[in-house]
Amino acid sequence: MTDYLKTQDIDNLINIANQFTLQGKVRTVKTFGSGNINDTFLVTLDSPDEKYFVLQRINTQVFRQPQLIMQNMCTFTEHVRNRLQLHPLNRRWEVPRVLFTKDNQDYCRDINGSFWRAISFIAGSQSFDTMQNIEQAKEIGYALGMFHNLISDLPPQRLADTLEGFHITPLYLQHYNEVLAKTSPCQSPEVNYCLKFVSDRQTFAHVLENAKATGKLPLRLMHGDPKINNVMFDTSTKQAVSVIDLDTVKPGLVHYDIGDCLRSGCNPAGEETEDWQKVYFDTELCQGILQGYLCVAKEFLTENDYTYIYDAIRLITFELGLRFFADYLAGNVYFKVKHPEHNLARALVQFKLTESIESQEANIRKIIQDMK
Ligand code: GN1
Ligand code: MG
Repeated sequence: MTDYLKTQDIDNLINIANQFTLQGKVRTVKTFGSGNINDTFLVTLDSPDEKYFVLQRINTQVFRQPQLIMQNMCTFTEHVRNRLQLHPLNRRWEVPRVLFTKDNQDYCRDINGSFWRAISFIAGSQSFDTMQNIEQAKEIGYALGMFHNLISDLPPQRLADTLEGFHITPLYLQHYNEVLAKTSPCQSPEVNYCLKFVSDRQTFAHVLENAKATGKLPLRLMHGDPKINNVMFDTSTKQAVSVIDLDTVKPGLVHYDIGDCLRSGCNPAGEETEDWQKVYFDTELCQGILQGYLCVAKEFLTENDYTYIYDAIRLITFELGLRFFADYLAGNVYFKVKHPEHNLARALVQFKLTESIESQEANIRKIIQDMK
C-alpha cells in the first residue's frame, strides 16, 4: 500500500468509511501508521462529537478467520470496560471501541470480498516509533502492566485463537527450515550472518515452549504485539493512555508480551533502521520499562515468571529476526515490504539486537533480580 491513493481508491474508501458512520459525514480518508500486516486509514469526520476513527482492511491471508478477531475484541473491551466501571483508575485510561455499521455489524465486506472494520481513535493521543526518554519507558511498562492486570481475571479460554502458532518459536523455526530446504539464497555476507545466527540457536528456540509444557509458565491472556508504537500517549500529560492493536489478544504467555515490549522499546535506533551494525539494547530503558511494568504486574507474577524474563527478551527478539529472515527467503509473502531486501534488513536489526542482549545477559538478569 503506497501513501498515494488513486481517486478511485479514495472513492472506494469513502464509501466503506461511510458504512461505519452513524453520525456526521466522512471528510477525508488517509493512510495511517506503519503496520506490517493490515492496511490502516484515518478517517476524518465533520461530526462535532467524534472527529476521527480508524478504518482497517484486515489481511485475511494472515488472519484466516477475521470474525474471530472481532468476537475477541468485543469480549475483551466489554470485560475491561466493566472492570474499569467497578474499579475506576485514578488516571486516564482508554479502551478502543469497536464501531458498528449502519446495519449493526462489526465489520463489512467490499465488492472484492475484503474484510473491513472500524475502531475509535483515542482522542488527543499519539504514538512513537522509538523511545523518547526514560519517563516514557516507565509509562510503556505501566501500560503493558495495566493491560495484563485488566484481563488477569478473564479466563483465557473466553478468547479464541486468532492466529495459530503465533509466538510459538519452534514452529517458526520449523517453517524456516522448510523454506530453507526449498531455496538457495544468494550468498552475501549479510545472508551468511543470518544463516549462522539461526543455526547457532536451534536449541534455545524451545525455551518458552518447554517452560509452558512443563507447567513452569501458565497459559494466560496476552496482547501479542505490545510494541512501542502500539501504546498511545496523551499529547498534553505525556502519560500512556491506551494499548491499541487488539488483533492478537488471545491465550498465550505474558512472557511473549514482556519480551516484545522490551525488544521494541529498548532499541533506540528503531526496528526500521538501515544502520543495523549500530543497533544495541539499552539497559537503562529496560530498567525503566520493567519498573513501570512491575508496579502494576507484581501482584500476579510468580517466582518462575521472573526466572524466564531474560529468556523472553532474548527469545522474542531472535524470533522476530527469524520471522523476517524466513519471509525474506520465502519471497516476502507475509510482512509488507518497501523493497525486496527489506525483510533481510529488518532481520539483521533483530539479530544484532539479540547479540547485544546476549552480551549483556548478566547485567539484564541483575536488573530483573533487583526489582523483585
Ligand atoms: C507485525 O502489523 P503489525 O506491525 O502490527 C506482526 C508482529 C511483529 C511486528 C513487527 C500479526 O505487527 O508480530 O512483531 O509486525 N504482527 C503479526 O513490527 O504477525
Ligand atoms: Mg500488530
